[in-house]
Amino acid sequence: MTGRFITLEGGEGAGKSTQVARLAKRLQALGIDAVTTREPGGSPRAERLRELILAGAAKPYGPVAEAIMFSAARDDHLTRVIRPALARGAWVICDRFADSTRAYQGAAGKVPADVIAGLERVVVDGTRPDLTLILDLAPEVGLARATARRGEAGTDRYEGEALSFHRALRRAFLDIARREPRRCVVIDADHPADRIEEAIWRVVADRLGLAQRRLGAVHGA
Ligand code: T5A
Repeated sequence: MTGRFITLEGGEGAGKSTQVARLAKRLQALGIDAVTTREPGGSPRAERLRELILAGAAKPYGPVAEAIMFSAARDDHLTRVIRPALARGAWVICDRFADSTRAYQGAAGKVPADVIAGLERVVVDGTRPDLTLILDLAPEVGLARATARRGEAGTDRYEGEALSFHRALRRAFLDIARREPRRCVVIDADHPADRIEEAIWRVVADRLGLAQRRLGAVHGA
């Protein structure tokens, strides 16, 4: 028995966490065992690495070292949380995953693509997402949302980067979607949360066969 693996990606403040929670609630209402998790983090050891990375502790070592740290956190998260959940048939909904390493450390951080691909091959291996929803939003809007939520507490490691970095991120995510259209769907995130939730639900139902599942339930299958 294997579950489904859905990832949400995009720039800062695009609304990923909000939509991860809403999608899980809808799936659970259908009786699906839906597990929500996030990266970096998601397992106790990976959460410890998250604290270090987002506090900027890895920044002096450079983007290659940061990519390795994100990958180390991902390795533990996959082993302890994601693969066991998928193996028992759960649906895993993850707030960021390997596309964030491709975009942040790869495209925007200038780590060579073959290094990123090598890390992904070793760590992610066969556990690729069935569906990736890329929440697309102008970085100015996303950063304003993230700042408003955070208040006066300051920015984390990546929120403080220049606007050019965040524009490069947006292009990188759209490029990933263009290259892998079977896995990725771009969602326009410049709308109220309810409307984005509906758009995501339509994509999930269509791509992952939820309409058939509901039909099966009606016919007692
Ligand atoms: N990173 C991560 C890497 O560099 N490499 C990697 O491999 C990985 C995995 C993670 C950081 O690490 C980097 C990327 C990140 O910089 P994080 O705190 O998890 O740090 O950062 P984000 O994932 O960007 O989390 P945010 O919380 O900032 O953004 P979300 O989850 O996209 O947005 P969300 O849902 O929390 O919403 C932000 C605010 O906007 C409001 C919410 O209520 C909230 O206040 N909001 C809306 N407002 C208006 N309209 C809507 N539709 C809204 N939806 C939400």
